[in-house]
Amino acid sequence: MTTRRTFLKLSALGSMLTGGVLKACAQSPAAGAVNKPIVISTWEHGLAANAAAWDILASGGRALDAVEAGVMVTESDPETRTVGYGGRPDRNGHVTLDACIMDERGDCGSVAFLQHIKNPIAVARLVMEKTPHVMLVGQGALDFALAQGFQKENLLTPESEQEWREWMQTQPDEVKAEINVENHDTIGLLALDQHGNLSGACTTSGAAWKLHGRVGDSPIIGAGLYVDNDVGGACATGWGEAVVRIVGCHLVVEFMRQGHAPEEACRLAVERVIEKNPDYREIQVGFLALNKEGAYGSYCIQPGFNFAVYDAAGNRMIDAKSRL
Ligand code: SD4
Repeated sequence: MTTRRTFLKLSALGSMLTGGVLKACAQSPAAGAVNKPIVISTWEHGLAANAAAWDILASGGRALDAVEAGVMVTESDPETRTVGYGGRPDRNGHVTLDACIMDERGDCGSVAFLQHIKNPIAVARLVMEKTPHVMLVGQGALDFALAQGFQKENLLTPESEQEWREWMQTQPDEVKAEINVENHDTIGLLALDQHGNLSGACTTSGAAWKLHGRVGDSPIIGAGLYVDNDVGGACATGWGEAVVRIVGCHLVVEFMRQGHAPEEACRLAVERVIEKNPDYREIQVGFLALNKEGAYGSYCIQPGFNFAVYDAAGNRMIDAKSRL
């Protein structure tokens, strides 16, 4: 994993150098210009997700379709052990998934504690489009998915099962927050399309070895994801409990509404996490934001969080600034 991360970092650096350093590093478009289309997403798996989203954005498609198609790549990839199929299970050995989606109209849909469905984001979208509700959970979400034609599948891959069995040997009694980037790699993805509309999606298998029934921030509109088409959008990664406590992504968007640039809005939200969580040195929380002009930024507590950006300058990784 470390090797893959290092490789991707080096590839990203290579593409920055060959693709024009100025453009690749720019976080704000020139005054008056809108940097669109653009898609940004959390962690290295964001590169592949961005590529799928970009195909839709570049041909004039809707941001909503782009964010769904983007994160479905990550959900379907068994190598990504923190999202969808192949995600690490809870402490009882069950893979339980959380996801949400939000569009330029402020419409949103969400599923939480959903089992056996490879692409929870697609179910979340149908909750948004086909029901009068925002959120379905557990068995109800599964029943809805099956009624919509989704297949029931075993999401626990042999690799994740093996890791879970090894973890069981240690039998820790305590459920602890871990800052380990290997087990906190939710994908949050934000897109601004050629029409100037924003959408976002967020999907995860949550914290590895969590208590059965635990739901994090990722399917909670306002916490793990928020989009306001007049202002911008934000998504979160890291220890979900800390994000929920400050309704993090709504806060980031409100800071942007007050005039802060995306990175500063993320930094202010991280400061709020720190204020409200005396144990902040033990946890990781990162926010990623994109505004209406196509400017983006990120900030996190611990070093180690990075994100993928795809715009006219290409698809590349950027390290987020951190407080510690
Ligand atoms: C959670 N926030 O369930 C998610 C996990 C995560 O990057 O973000 N991983 O708490």
